[in-house]
Amino acid sequence: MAGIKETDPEIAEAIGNEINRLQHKLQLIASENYASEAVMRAQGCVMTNKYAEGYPYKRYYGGCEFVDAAEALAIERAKKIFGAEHVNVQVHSGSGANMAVYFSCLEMGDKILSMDLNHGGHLSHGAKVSFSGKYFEVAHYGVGKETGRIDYAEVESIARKFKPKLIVCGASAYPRDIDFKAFRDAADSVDAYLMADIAHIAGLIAGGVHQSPVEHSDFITTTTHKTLRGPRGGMIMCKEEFAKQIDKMVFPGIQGGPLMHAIAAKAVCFKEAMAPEFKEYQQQVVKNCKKMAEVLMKEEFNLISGGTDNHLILVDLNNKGITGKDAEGALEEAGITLNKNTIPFETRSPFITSGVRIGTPAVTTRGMKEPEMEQVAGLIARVIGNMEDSGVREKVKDEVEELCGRFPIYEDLKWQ
Ligand code: DSN
Repeated sequence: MAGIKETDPEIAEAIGNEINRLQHKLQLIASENYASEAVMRAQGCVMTNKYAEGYPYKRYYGGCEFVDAAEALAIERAKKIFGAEHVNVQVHSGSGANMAVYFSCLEMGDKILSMDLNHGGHLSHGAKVSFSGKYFEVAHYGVGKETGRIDYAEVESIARKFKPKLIVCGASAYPRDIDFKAFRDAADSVDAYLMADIAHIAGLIAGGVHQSPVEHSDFITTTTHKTLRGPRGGMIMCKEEFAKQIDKMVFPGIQGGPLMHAIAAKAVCFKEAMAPEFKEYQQQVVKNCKKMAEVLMKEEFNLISGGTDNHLILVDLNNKGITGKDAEGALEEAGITLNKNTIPFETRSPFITSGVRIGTPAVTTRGMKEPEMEQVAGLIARVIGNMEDSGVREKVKDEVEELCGRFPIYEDLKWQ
């Protein structure tokens, strides 16, 4: 059979360039990671050919015995890792997972209380531009101006006034631990459902370095490709009493045929997450992030909440006199990839922003530890401190190349 290079040289070139980028630049986007070759092979496997509407052993198509085995394994492993009563691995994405939960337990126009996007929330938690903000009435909680942390008493107080039917917790740019029990108390105070979107911290939870929401939440949604280090995709966990309504909402409610190749890859990711090394990896992700935060603070960077408990740091660049957009651009030139990010009480547009978000999952997968984090934080400080000097960016780029060379990744990847 012809490979990618023979069939489509242009796409082969783009893929080759992407591998090169992943190898030679520092990947500090908090929501990204390097999936293993086993995960990627499963995701590119023959199961992409199979239609399998329905659920394991109850399908609308013949020939499903092997995809049944893959999906059953994915479900069984996820249940074991997280201690969940019910798992749906068919949902294609995190946003789709959230949609399935909302549509399964809410009517159009019902009320949702969730974290403000500028304070670290997510588009699918009720932003006006998302389906979630169009179909539901949404109020937000945020973080304290001084503390940069969620004020749980305030969440409960807003809940008592707003009376939501669903409270959403979980974030995409919140550097601190989330107290799921406190959210449960807030939900109970108004008889609301609680959904925890753990997309960012699923790997930390699986590795035992962040508390689990399972005991406290009615629904849990996640992606599988961030700290969990699996294939791009989504997953829903819930209490048994909601199992039928969730499965029916995913299929046939909002999706058709499941992506069986992605489900097989999710199963591989879960197998990897059950290994002892995965726990060590997650511990190192957090240690690396704390080290990076410590060095950045020494370099007089203002970190939202004054540090981090998890895999990410949110930097307020106002005291440095530059925008998130400019910082992202200059760092990219120097071989350091991260993203501009709005900060709590943001005054600029999401295209400009006053901050950047930095994450350690990907560099930790490469094997980097605290000494390298000190070096990386120093490189970031040099670039940001010398924005007018392109020579500094050139020198930093050379150091980045050298550092990446010491921590090779995807060296023998067979992809063509
Ligand atoms: N886009 C993801 C992130 O970067 O956090 C969230 O979906």
